[in-house]
Amino acid sequence: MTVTITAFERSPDGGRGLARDTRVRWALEEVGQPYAVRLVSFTAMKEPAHLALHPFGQIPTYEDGDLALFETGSIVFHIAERHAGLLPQDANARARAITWMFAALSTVEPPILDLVTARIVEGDKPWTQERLPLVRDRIRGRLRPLSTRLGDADWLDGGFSAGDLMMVSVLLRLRISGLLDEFPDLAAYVARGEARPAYKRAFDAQWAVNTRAG
Ligand code: GTB
Repeated sequence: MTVTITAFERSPDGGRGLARDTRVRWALEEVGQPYAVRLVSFTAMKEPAHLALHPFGQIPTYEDGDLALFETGSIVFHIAERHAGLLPQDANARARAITWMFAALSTVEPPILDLVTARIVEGDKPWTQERLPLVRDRIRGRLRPLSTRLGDADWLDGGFSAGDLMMVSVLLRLRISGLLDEFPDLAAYVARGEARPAYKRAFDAQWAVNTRAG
């Protein structure tokens, strides 16, 4: 049974790879699992067929036989558990890699999402210009200790893991803000992730969808 994921019919980012199907594609590419993609429009995402898969009417979703999942944390964890390549065999190292997945999603990603909200959704509010420096500082408050922990290492805990996949996916979103460049070691960490052949395949696949004619 081939895994099927959902993705935007046309991502608002024009194929920059920032929508969350990219991290699921990346995980599937890392473990060598073929997959199919069902593209959904913004309208279809809020209709019953899609809501049955994703209660919040979002992408991505993941279907494998009679299993349907939503939430990229859960999806990537499931892929990493089912296939070799994204989690270490050693139980403690595995637990630490999973910890980094949670850290990416619950500690590092929220202030980054706040910045996206402040710039895009609330960009026209009179208080936005006053708020933006605070939001940017809260992100620095996460990047600084992350940079310290990474130190001279290539990856967060030994070899590349699902923890790095998630952290790089979260940090990628910062590039346009200039904040990543304030931490050259983190910028290099993200670049290492993007240089992985599996990431490139994932990126190219979503790029092809989002830049096709019509
Ligand atoms: N916590 C969920 C997860 O990790 O799976 C979040 C899922 C989510 O936010 N999905 C977004 C979505 O479906 C797409 S990725 N949004 C439509 C909706 O809520 O109606 C977020 C996203 C959207 C657009 C860009 N972009 O254009 O740059 C980047 C990221």
